[in-house]
Amino acid sequence: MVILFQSKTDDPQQWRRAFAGALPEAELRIGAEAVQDPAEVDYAVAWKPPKGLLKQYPNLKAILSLGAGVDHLASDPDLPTHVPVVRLVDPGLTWGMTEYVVWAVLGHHRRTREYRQQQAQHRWARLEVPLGPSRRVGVMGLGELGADAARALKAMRFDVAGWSNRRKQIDGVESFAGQAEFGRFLARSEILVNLLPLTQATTGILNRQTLGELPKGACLVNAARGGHLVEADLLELLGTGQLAEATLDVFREEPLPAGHPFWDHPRITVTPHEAAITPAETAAATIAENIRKMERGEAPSPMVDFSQGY
Ligand code: NDP
Ligand code: OXD
Repeated sequence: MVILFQSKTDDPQQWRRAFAGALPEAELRIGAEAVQDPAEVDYAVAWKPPKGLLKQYPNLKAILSLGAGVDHLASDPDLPTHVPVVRLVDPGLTWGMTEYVVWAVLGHHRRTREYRQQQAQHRWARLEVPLGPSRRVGVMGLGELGADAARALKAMRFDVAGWSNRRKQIDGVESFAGQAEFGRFLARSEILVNLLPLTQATTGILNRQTLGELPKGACLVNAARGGHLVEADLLELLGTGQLAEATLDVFREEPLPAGHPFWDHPRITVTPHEAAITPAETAAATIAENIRKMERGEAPSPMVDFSQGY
């Protein structure tokens, strides 16, 4: 069995070692240039493959995303969709994202930025912080990552709600569903966390109007995709005080260009798309399990539903 491993950002040697343990029967070709005969490729494991690349393999049985998001695949007009396209749901990825969300939410809740400023001024002054149960946190997207983050925030005693297409049952987390309930969800979210997939329906969803419906002085955590956020609207709302602060891991252009106003904004924290890096040590086993299923004639999971875009 031949697997094409296509990624410009993941360490190929680390993945080679991880696959040697998880799927020793597979031969890994690192990058398209390592493939002699396109007909030999059975599976593609990919992160941001060049557009048009994957259609070149006539015997491809499936495409497995190296990330949870599949917008990097869905944006390829020539993506072969007659084979299963599989998202990555992996424990290591989920742990990383939940840590990031808890870190960012706690930072806003406990006023870390203001305390840093006070420290720089050698100023000893306590700032008011509400008790956890009085802090309303809203999570957009209650899928694999959003649901885990919501549970962790609930375990920290925050008042947590989530928003998704379909209603969810998560202990202690209020579930809002669909467009009809979006406004009520926003109106209660003092700290808004975005973990939606990037689709036609969600592009630009964090904008002047929606962020304007948050309580005044709300904070934003965007760990999903840069395309969700209308960047100029965020700057405007930080300027008016409608938003107090933002923690951003993802951007319309990555790496964030050197002259971008987010870098020096005193109320924006920038991280370099690192909220949840796909860890080879857990994800190779997850991907191997899906490949084994397909070799047994079973369906992999979860498969991308292209009618929804995620
Ligand atoms: P899932 O597909 O498991 O979950 C997506 C959630 O979003 C679901 O709850 C879904 O609702 C909801 N949703 C989708 N479209 C809409 C819509 N139009 N309106 C309301 N709700 C909607 O994805 P994951 O949790 O695995 O990943 C989420 C995203 O996180 C990824 O797509 C990726 O962009 C981002 N990500 C970022 C990383 C980083 O390092 N910054 C790392 C990993 C992922 P329903 O459940 O009803 O279908
Ligand atoms: C992902 C990512 O989608 O790393 O997994 O952004």
